[in-house]
Amino acid sequence: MASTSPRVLSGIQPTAGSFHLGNYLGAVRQWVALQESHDAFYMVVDLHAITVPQDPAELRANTRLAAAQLLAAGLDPERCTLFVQSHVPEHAQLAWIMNCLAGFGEASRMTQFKDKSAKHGAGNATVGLFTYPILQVADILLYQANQVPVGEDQRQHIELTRDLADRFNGRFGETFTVPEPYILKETAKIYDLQDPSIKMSKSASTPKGLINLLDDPKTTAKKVKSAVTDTDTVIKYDTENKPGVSNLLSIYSTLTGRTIAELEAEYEGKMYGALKTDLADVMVEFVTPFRTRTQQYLDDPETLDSLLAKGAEKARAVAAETLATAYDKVGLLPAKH
Ligand code: ATP
Ligand code: LTN
Repeated sequence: MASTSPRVLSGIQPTAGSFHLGNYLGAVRQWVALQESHDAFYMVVDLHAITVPQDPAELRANTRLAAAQLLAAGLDPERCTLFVQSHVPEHAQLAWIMNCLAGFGEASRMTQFKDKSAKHGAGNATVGLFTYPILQVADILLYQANQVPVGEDQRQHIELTRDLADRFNGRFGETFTVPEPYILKETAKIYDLQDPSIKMSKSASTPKGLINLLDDPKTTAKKVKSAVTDTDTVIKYDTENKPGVSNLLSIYSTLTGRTIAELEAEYEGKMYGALKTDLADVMVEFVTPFRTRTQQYLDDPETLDSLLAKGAEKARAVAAETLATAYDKVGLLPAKH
């Protein structure tokens, strides 16, 4: 029976071994919550991962590892559809249609492309990296998603998705649902623990500010305890003047479910060290079972692979229908069977 719940869709790249705290708090945590109330589709976007140079064996391993971490984080294949992007060929097919609808100028304005291409040396960026946001547009529109849970850095790509959905609908008739971003204010952007002016990212210049969920818990605790704060001593949420402390408070609050006001009251008159030590404990308590669960899924690759195969089958049923409609609307001649 077709579900009547609103639909959500999101994706994560298998470009690094471990998810980091920004991925978890900014996106994956919401995915887990939304599977309860929404018809949820989540995928490991391996086609996006090859827009920068990759090692084939590593990509394969990281794709399984990403799926294992999503399950360890709480995705339940009974409550959501979890799959690998390349297992559903319709993504690349709809992306072509969207490539032919998107303007070169609007694609050139994507800030993530500018950042990423600068990192690899402007002249070395591939056409795939340039067109990466358009593949993301196809990912979202194929499922007629109402909402897309992501971190703040993805907002521009969701805007592009809305623009292209509107353009297609305007030109060829109502076809695609125009999606909304689903970005929670408190966790929209988790900052680097060493440089709270930049977002936590797997491509950080030093690993010290990056909390990888699969790090050894001792390393995690050490990184939290050496987080950069400020020369003041007051524990208060003030992103403007106290970005480091505010970041720690946001993380603490989200992981424990306690409000920032409660935490400010508890730490009134205490030193930064106390806050960091307690947060390190909270973090270790979170990552330790996460690591164990991830390993359990990895230890049984056959079950993991068949679970992903089932997910792809469910995803494909939806994607194929949307693609067929889009092909028809743009005027492609149907193949005779
Ligand atoms: P990175 O910045 O580490 O390279 P990414 O954004 O390129 O990550 P993914 O790993 O696929 O690519 O990101 C998965 C999700 O995590 C996205 O929804 C993204 O918005 C979110 N995310 C990434 N970093 C942060 C962060 N520091 N704070 C909040 N959300 C984040
Ligand atoms: N571009 C995203 C990953 C991504 C995605 C998607 C997110 C690919 N397809 C569809 C939401 C919906 C990133 O870099 N984090």
